[in-house]
Formats: sequence, structure tokens, C-alpha cells
Amino acid sequence: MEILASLVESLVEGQNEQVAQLTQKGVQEGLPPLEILNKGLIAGMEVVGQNFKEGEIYVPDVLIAARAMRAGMDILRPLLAESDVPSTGKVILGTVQGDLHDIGKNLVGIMMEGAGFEVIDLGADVSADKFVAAVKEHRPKIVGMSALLTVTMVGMKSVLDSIESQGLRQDVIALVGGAPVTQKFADEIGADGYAHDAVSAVSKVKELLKIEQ
Ligand code: B1M
Repeated sequence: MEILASLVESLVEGQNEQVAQLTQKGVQEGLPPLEILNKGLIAGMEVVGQNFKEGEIYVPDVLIAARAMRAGMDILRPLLAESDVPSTGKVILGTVQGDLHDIGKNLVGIMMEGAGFEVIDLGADVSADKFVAAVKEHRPKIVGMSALLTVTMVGMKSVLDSIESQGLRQDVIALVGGAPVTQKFADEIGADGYAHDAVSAVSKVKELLKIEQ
């Protein structure tokens, strides 16, 4: 699909206005928002990641591409979150301490909202203490943690330990995700679930809550 290929290209080049226009065009031409997200914006970000890894581009270039991704997301967000479903429960979401990556976490939040969950987004670089305080304040059914750096993944265990030390562990279901996170890691730290992407995050949570899908 030509629009999606152009979208990938514009995102890689960090052309935020073009990304917004192409996203809008895709919507107008009837492409499903999830397809625009996966095959346009996320696919473009994957190319950016690869270029960054290979030393072809640097952090500022990645930030410019991330800004372009947000321009597309601003258009898709209301469409992805469109839902008549009443609140299925509260979800606390955050990227763990030391980690500033929030694009994937934001996507998880959007998909959760779309599935009828009330999302309390704590942002990025969230300490274990902040997670615990939010659990005490909001009493969520789900605590979702994201990490994109191998060095910050361990922060997920710290959050679980802190929740446990406050006697709250049995009250919440802990879901983890992010590029370096695996099912094996989730099992090792005692999380209740792992999801590879934003769409499966929703189905995993529903499965854990025994909500019919
Ligand atoms: Co950085 N970065 N970054 N970065 N960055 C990565 C993650 C990296 C893989 C790039 C690379 O080397 N190829 C690498 C990590 C290596 C590692 O540790 N394994 C890396 C690095 C090294 C760094 C810095 C250290 C670079 C530096 O300064 N030298 C630095 C660290 C800063 C910090 O956090 N303290 C850094 C900084 C940045 C920017 C600030 C420039 C920017 C972030 C902007 C932002 O988020 N606001 C950035 C970006 C954009 C990336 C890449 C290019 C893209 C990440 C992204 O947004 N992907 C990334 C390379 C890559 O992953 N290809 C890279 C798109 C997003 C939709 O995917 O976040 O994976 P993702 O989310 C997915 C799934 O993982 C899953 O669902 C999402 C949607 O399907 N998911 C969950 C995520 N969270 C979930 C939670 C769940 C369930 C599923 O349940 C709760």
C-alpha cells in the first residue's frame, strides 16, 4: 500500500507534517487505524531503531522521528480508543525508573482505553515508590510496567518487591512489556503476565481478569 510506504519514509525522515497528512489520508481512504499504526508508524520506528543501532543516525534524529510518530499518533489516538465499552477496571501504567522511552507504553495505554479500561498513566522514569503510592491511591486491578533498556528492566522487580512489602501484591495483576522484556524474564521476576505488543497487552489482561474476549 503506497500510503503506508510513504508514511514509513516520512517518519524515518522525521517529517512530522507529512506524517500527519499521510496518516489523515490513510484514515480518509478507509485504512484501519491499527494497520496505519502497525504498518506505517511502528514500521517506520523500527527502521529508525535499526539505523540508530547501525550508527547511521544519532539521538537527535531519533527524537525528531519520535516527534513525527507523535504527530501521527495524535490523529490515530481517538480512533484507536473509540469504544462504547464501560470501564472494565483501572490500570496503572508507567515506564520504570531510569527509562525515558514512552512511545510503546503510550500505545499500550491507548489500546487499554480502547478496550474500556481506565488508564492512569504515571509517565516515564517512574520509581518503585511512585508505583506503590499510585496503587495505594487508585487501587487498580492492573499494574503495567514498560522498559526499553536492558539496564532498566530490573526496575520491574523492584516495583514488584515494593508492592509486596506493602502487602498489596495479591490485590493487583502485574503485566510487563517492552522490547527487551520476555516471557522468561516475566516469570523470573514473578510478574503475572507478559505481552509482546500493545494489542496482545489487552488480550493478556483480559485473559488474566477472565474477561470474555
Ligand atoms: Co532509545 N534505545 N535510547 N531512545 N530507542 C532503544 C530502545 C535501543 C534498542 C536502540 C538501539 O540501540 N537499537 C537501545 C536500547 C538497547 C538496550 O538496552 N537493549 C536504546 C538506547 C541505548 C538509548 C539510549 C541509552 C541512547 C543514548 O543516550 N546513548 C537513551 C536512553 C535514555 C533513557 O531512557 N534513559 C535512549 C534515548 C532514546 C530517545 C529519548 C532518543 C527516544 C525515546 C523517545 C520517547 O520514547 N519519548 C529513543 C527511541 C525512540 C528508541 C527506539 C529507536 C524506538 C523505541 C520506540 O519508541 N519504539 C529504540 C529502538 C527500537 O526499539 N527499535 C531505542 C516504538 C514502540 C512502539 O515500540 O517501545 O518496543 P516499543 O513498544 C512496543 C512493545 O515493546 C510493547 O508494546 C509496544 C507497542 O506494540 N510494549 C509493552 C512496550 N511497553 C509495554 C508494556 C506492556 C506490554 C507491552 O505491559 C505493561
